[in-house]
Amino acid sequence: MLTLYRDAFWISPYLFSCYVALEEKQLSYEVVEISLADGAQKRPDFADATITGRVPALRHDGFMLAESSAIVEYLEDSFPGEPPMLPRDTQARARCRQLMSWIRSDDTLPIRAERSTTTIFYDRATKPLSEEAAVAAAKLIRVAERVIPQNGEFLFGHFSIADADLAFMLHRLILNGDPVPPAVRAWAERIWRRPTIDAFMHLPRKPYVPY
Ligand SMILES: N[C@@H](CCC(=O)N[C@@H](CS)C(=O)NCC(=O)O)C(=O)O
Repeated sequence: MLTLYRDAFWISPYLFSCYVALEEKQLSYEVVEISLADGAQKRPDFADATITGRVPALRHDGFMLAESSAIVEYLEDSFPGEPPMLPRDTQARARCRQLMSWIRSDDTLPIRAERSTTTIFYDRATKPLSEEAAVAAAKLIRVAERVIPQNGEFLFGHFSIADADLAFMLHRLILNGDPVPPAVRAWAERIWRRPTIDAFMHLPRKPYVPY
C-alpha cells in the first residue's frame, strides 16, 4: 500500500518528481492532502512519522519517508523496472544524483523565488528576472547545454527523473517568456510532452490561495 502526501494545490516541484516516479512505475497509490496553510505538516502524527514534517511524503505500508530525492530513490529500489528513474550504470547514476541535488540547491534559488511554481500553474510572472536571477538562469542554461545530448535525446539514454527535474526547472523560464536557447527549449518541451509529466500539468487544481 502506497500513499503520496501532497500539497493542497499540486504545485510543489518536489511533489512533481515523486508523482512522475510513481506514474512511470505504474504503481497504484492513494493521495492525501496536507494543507500547509493549516500547518497540517506540523501535526504530530505526520511530523513524527516523517521525522522532518515536510511535503511531499510517501507511506509504504508502515514506513513513512519525506524528501523527494529520497522518495524517488526508495521507489526505484523497491519497485525496479523500465525505465529506471536513476540510471543503473554507477557513473551515470552518480551524475543523475548530482543533477537532482544541484537542481534543488542554492544555485537555482533565485529562479525558484522569481519564477515560482505558481507562475507555471496559475498566473505568469509580471516582472523581468532580477540580475541575480538572470545569472542563475544563465548558469542553468549552461548546465543544460552541457548535459543534454547533441541528438536531443534523454540525458542518460532513457527517461530518468533528472530529465523531469531539469525540464521542470527550464519551464519556469520558458513559460514566463524568459530567454532559453532554441535547442535547450526544444529538448525541454519534448520532455514536457511525456505522458506522466503532461498528466501532472493537467491535474485539476483549485484556485490558488497564497499561504
Ligand atoms: N527538499 C525537500 C523540499 C520539500 C519542501 O520544500 N516542502 C515544502 C512544501 S513544497 C514544505 O513542506 N513546507 C512546509 C514546511 O517546511 O513546514 C524535498 O525535496 O522534498
